[in-house]
Amino acid sequence: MNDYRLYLVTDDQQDLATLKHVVNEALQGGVTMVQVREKHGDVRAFIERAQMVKEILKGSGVPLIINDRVDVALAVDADGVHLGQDDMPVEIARQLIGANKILGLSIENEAQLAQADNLPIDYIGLSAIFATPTKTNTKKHWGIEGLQKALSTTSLPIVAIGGIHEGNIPELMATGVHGLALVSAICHAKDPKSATEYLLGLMD
Ligand code: TZP
Ligand code: MG
Repeated sequence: MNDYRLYLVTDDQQDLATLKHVVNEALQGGVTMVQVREKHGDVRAFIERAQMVKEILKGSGVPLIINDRVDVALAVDADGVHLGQDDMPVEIARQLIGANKILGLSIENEAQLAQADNLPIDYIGLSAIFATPTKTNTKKHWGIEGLQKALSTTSLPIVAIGGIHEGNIPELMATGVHGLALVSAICHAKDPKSATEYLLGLMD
């Protein structure tokens, strides 16, 4: 089973109750990986939200990934951590989390992509595929062509992120990408469970 296939990234603008609802529904709908992403810098709230998501995922086999913060990943004993280019260097993160945890890295340009296979990481988050209101400081929009090139450049699994929705899933899947990571298409859906089921159906 490919854990990267449909990768939910949580919306830090949603309160605890909404987050709980979204993750519960998305899990029932069939997401294969969940990342808790928090940008407010309140580490205590981050841990609280991560622990709640961990409780929901318990026993499901769906890995819990923590965005940006190795300390939070260690604090909640998450299954892995996803780092950006300005976060802790991945070599140090790997030492701290150990060989068996999942380590993802956001790749935002060609030079970073060229180095990725030499790093102790498990997967690449190719950021951003398309422009998105969810993250407005993205450095590059890879597009379908950029994604295709990246897939032929690295031997690491690639998770595509940024602006992914029902309308562009078929062309994304046609590239052979390993996974799709989504925030708004699931978190902002009226019914996150059926949205997840529908999106997964488009990926067959
Ligand atoms: N990293 C690159 S784009 C993005 C992140 C976290 C946001 C993706 O959100 P959406 O709503 O799925 O476009
Ligand atoms: Mg980050």
